[in-house]
Amino acid sequence: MPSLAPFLLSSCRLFSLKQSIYRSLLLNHKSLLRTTTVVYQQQSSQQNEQSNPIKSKRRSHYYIFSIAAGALIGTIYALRKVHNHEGALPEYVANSELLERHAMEKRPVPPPITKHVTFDRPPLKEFPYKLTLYQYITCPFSCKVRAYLNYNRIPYDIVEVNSILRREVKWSSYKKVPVVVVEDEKLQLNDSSLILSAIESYFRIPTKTFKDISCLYPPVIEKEKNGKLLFNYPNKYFLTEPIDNARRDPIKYVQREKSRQEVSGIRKFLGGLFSSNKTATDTSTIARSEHGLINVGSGVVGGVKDDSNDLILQNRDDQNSNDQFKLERKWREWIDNTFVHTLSPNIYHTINEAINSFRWFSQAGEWEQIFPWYERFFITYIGAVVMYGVSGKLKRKHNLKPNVRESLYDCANEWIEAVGNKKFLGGTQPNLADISCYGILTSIQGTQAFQDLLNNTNIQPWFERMKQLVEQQGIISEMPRR
Ligand SMILES: N[C@@H](CCC(=O)N[C@@H](CS)C(=O)NCC(=O)O)C(=O)O
Repeated sequence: MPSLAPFLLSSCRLFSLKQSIYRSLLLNHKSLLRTTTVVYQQQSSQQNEQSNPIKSKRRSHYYIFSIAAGALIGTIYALRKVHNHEGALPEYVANSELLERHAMEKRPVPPPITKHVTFDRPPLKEFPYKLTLYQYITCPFSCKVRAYLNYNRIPYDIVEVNSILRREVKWSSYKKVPVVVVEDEKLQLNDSSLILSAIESYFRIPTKTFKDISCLYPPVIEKEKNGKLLFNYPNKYFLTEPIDNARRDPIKYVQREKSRQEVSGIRKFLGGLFSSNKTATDTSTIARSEHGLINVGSGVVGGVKDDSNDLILQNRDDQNSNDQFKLERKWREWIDNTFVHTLSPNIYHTINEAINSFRWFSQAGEWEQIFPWYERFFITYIGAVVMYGVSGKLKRKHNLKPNVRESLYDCANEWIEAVGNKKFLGGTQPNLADISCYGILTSIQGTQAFQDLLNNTNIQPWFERMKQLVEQQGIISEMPRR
């Protein structure tokens, strides 16, 4: 406690200073009572000071002490602020693993599982890890993750989080759901899009450990003014691809890059002549990891029409897949940044609609079996009132139309236009954008807004096709024995 000593000392001095000020005020007041004019009072106090030099010396000491005490308190306050808001940040940025390890140590094991999800058919692709999903049953991002796991028939356990009390995820420094824990390696995967990309990347290149994949998605952590940590995952829409033979062989790789540049140079020149605004290439950096993976989405995008040699044919293959990945990424981002923001303002846009939506959540999530009645009551009614309030703010924040249904329909129409006359955006099979879009829409399935969406747009046939693939997988959900 030595650092408190000067503070206490100066507080005592402040206190005695205060007392002396009161005393002198009282004296002045008395003299004011005794005399009839202010001039007389001033004269008398001046005389007083002149006649009492010890008193005036003491007063100047008090002033000096109070200024020093103020400066000391101000410095301590400023230092504490700096420490709280910036002090610990470099450690997180440099070593987010540390943060995650601490969280994992705090996480209750076994987790409070509310459901085991298994399938009566084998997974689409081998996936040897045991997953636990922390979710809100009707959170669109959690629905997206479930849609992906169900589509691939990957078994998982669910921990249903109480959306108001949030005790089940107190251990995590990432404060949102969904969170997936890879139990075998005690790895925490945050963010729905990252979860999809990481598992999909594993399918493309099954690595020895899942950590080999998860380290390709490092977070950028910021500390907000209120001390909350903000996690961003810049790579979350990217997938990995094996380094192909041409890239592995440096000579072939250089040759290929050279011919690629020549072709694109000619195209640029011709494009310039014929006043096309489009550039033929879009080269960005190729992020290489120590595990020999690169992020897809980098490289050439644009028409390379010459198929006179193998290298360029190879280019064309790359280009097709790059175009596909670019399209998939674009729509995944649009779903997260645009479409999803039309949902809450629609399902909570009147108090009645909000209560009905929560009732449906309760039914869909079998809350009766998970939460006691008073928690259910609390979540439903308090949640409805809160969300009704929030939905107005969200409507303004995301610039939705005065009639929010119109914004919902606009997004659905835009999506269906992108799918075009294919079965799915991904062609004959759904890609990650299809799964994401289907997932977020299942979050509002039991609401009036969803019915209106089906009745007023052409999204239903695509939605039904997706439902067939995702939900008809023989899903067996059991409650764990307590
Ligand atoms: N970008 C995240 C968004 C997740 C998110 O916003 N989840 C909401 C629930 S739907 C949440 O946890 N909000 C914080 C809270 O409820 O306290 C993702 O895709 O997973």
